[in-house]
Amino acid sequence: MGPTRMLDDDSGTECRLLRGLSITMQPDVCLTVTQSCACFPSFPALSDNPPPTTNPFKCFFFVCHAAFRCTHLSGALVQIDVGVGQVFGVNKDDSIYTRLGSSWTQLPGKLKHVTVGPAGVWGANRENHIFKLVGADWVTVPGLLKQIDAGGDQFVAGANHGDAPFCLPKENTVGYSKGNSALNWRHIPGSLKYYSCGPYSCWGVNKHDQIYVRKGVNSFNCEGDGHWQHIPGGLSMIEVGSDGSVYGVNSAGDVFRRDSTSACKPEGTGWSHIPLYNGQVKHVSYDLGHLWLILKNDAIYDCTEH
Ligand SMILES: [Ca+2]
Repeated sequence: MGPTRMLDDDSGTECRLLRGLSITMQPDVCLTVTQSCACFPSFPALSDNPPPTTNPFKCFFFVCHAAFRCTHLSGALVQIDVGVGQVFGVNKDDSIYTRLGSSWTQLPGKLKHVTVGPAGVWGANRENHIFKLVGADWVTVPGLLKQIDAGGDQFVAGANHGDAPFCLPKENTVGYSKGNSALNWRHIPGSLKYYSCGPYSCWGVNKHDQIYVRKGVNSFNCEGDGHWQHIPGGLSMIEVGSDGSVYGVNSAGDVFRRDSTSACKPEGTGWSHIPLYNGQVKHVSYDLGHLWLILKNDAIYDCTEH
């Protein structure tokens, strides 16, 4: 069974199919965030002839996605981040690993959170000290963050121990090596426990699991347009993929994907529940068609959509 899709609102919603077919919904169809759209396994594959919208299950024809296929990998991690084709993670002992070929290679040092993206490889340790991987060495970065993300357009962003969001523009990230530049961390008003960026948007969740998106971000203006847009739903962590797609996990351990995100509409249209390891997931990250899952028991899964 494919994901179950929920829409935010009734404002002329257009439901866009993953395979390129889009359907403008009628006002009485699939209007609320609480109304889920069931996908019937027996329904034929998506075709050019969707069922009539008078069907009582009006929504079901556009939520039948292909299923995910997951591979259980060796090892155990508590957090993972993927980007620019690379995979980094940390285990419960703060040891750092990267995926090379079909195995894990340990890096020197200890981090509680690691990230990889267009701005390079960055991380934070137990004391919230920040590091950037330069060559084979971790160099210290002025500042304190408990969580950091390098998925933006050559900028980094993150949250400190007091849930204050910060970002660092490209001029301070790509060329940074120890002591060669004064850093201009930009404090962003608001409160977030987790903050992640992609090519055109940054998404965060606060301590109440409320979700916010920041638009208009770019390599020189990592603060974006200056506004938070509240997004319905509740997630305990959230990650933006290198293509701008958005995935997250809720407090129950279920995975969700934001529908129809694009540079024109970074906030997307609704949430799809991804039915993978329901109730067991604690962390996700997405890059190049691969959805990486960390389960509550630290098991690692690499999932692709078919
Ligand atoms: Ca990331």
